Amino acid sequence: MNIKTISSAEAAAFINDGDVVGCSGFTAAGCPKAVTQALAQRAEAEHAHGRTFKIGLFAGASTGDTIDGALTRAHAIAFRSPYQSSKEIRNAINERDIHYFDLHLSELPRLLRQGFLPKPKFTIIEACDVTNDGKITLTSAVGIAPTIAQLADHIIVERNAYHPKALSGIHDIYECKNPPFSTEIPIYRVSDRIGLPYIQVDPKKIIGIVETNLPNEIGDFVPADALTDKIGNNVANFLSSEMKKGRFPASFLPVQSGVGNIANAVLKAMGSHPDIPDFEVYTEVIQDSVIGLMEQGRVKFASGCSLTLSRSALEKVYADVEHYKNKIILRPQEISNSSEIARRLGLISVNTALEADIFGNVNSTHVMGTTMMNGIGGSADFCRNSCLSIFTAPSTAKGGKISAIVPAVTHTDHSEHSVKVIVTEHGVADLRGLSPIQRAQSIIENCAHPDYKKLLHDYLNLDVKGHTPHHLEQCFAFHRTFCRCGDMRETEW
Ligand code: 0RQ
Repeated sequence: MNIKTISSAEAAAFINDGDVVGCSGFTAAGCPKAVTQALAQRAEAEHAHGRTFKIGLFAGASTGDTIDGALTRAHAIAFRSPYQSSKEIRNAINERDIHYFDLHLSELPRLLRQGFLPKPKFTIIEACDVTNDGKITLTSAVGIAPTIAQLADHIIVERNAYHPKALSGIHDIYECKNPPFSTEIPIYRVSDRIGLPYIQVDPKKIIGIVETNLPNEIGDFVPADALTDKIGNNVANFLSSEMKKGRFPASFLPVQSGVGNIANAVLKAMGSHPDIPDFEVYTEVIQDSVIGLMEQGRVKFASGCSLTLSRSALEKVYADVEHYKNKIILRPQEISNSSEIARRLGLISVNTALEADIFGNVNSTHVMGTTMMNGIGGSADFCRNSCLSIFTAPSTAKGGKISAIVPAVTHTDHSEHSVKVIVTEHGVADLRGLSPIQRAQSIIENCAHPDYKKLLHDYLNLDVKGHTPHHLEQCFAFHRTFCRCGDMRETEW
């Protein structure tokens, strides 16, 4: 049976108001682009006729503008999960136009398989190749594609000629079974392969192939600045001192790092630190810095869920794809973010906080406790289960008017029990083995901006009794002051 080629508009015409749609991709890597834009146009046309048209939308994590942006502008999203990171959809979520539920990324495939979440009727997959017997080879990310390809009634494939067919072999497609039939995931080394290089589906489910030739929508690499460099160096120096104390093996431990400029700066600093040996990466998002360090021989192998690379870095990988296929594996997020694997491999995880409190709790998602930023992403998958969980942040935001170190976080994503180390540009607080009051002293002394140190010490001295001396009326005074006058430095106790 030959699978037919259809246009993006023809594909979008199959999808109706109220349908649940799953998309391949993880960040803007590996996402479909043409059908979702056509779907946004369809929604606009339906709305112009006075008809409702909204879909439920799942993807691996955030997506490109051609999904979240286009569908948000078209008012075509009823609900969305598990992660997003662009201004338009964030605003719609905070306006409560879109119902958003923020999830641990590793959990989404199982929740879908078990039927706890609505089953996608349609799955749109970006592929570099698809065969008539239903073998789909993905592009630069895996995400939830294997799971939603099995669950959906209908599959639309965007075959994107921008991605070479020679990518075949970089993916390792493995699906977990649901409890009580789940077994161990047999990954014992970062580079272990346990699955197939393609997704096998029933070809009868494939409605059609939409041919495209479109690059990923990933911005240029932003070089580290003085502040992110300081944070990166603080992390690298701390890890080197842990090495010297014999707490890591001579071969080091695999590293997970989050997204963004701080993550790039941390890897850069680790790469140029003379006492940190060549290392492996077991992470969700493989960013430009990993490819740079691979070229220098500092990163020996990288396992991830996506190649979230600038166009120039991705094209470099594609130009030498046979070489990189021996150095990189792309896995489903249930595997890249698996708690079991994070714990077994003994990862060093480095993620970013919006704010941390003096007792070691971290808020990664909610500005002033109310406004959703992006979502928890994979940060908690790794934080709770890594061998060493580090959180980084600049000590202040908004030109110093907001302190990232506060008396109490206004939303807790990562608790004091899981957060082991906090790093800002000022220094490192190693919280292991410290009581709450000792943690508070360490975080204030090592991590807080000088403008806030006295205020934070004064908070601790408010003469509250108890193991964790929170003043229940004053613990949000920093935030209340910011909401009132726009500068936390004006706080008075
Ligand atoms: O605002 O954009 O208006 O300038 O937050 O802050 O410093 O540029 O940092 O882009 O690395 O994002 C935690 C959001 C940090 C991100 C977070 C304001 C600041 C700026 C962004 P502007 P920066 P980043 C991998 C792992 C959770 C998920 C995760 C994140 C904007 O890292 O989403 O780690 N993490 N996943 O001014 C108010 C504060 C603030 C603040 C910063 N305390 N209060 N605003 N900002 N601190 C990803 C995946 O899982 C796919």
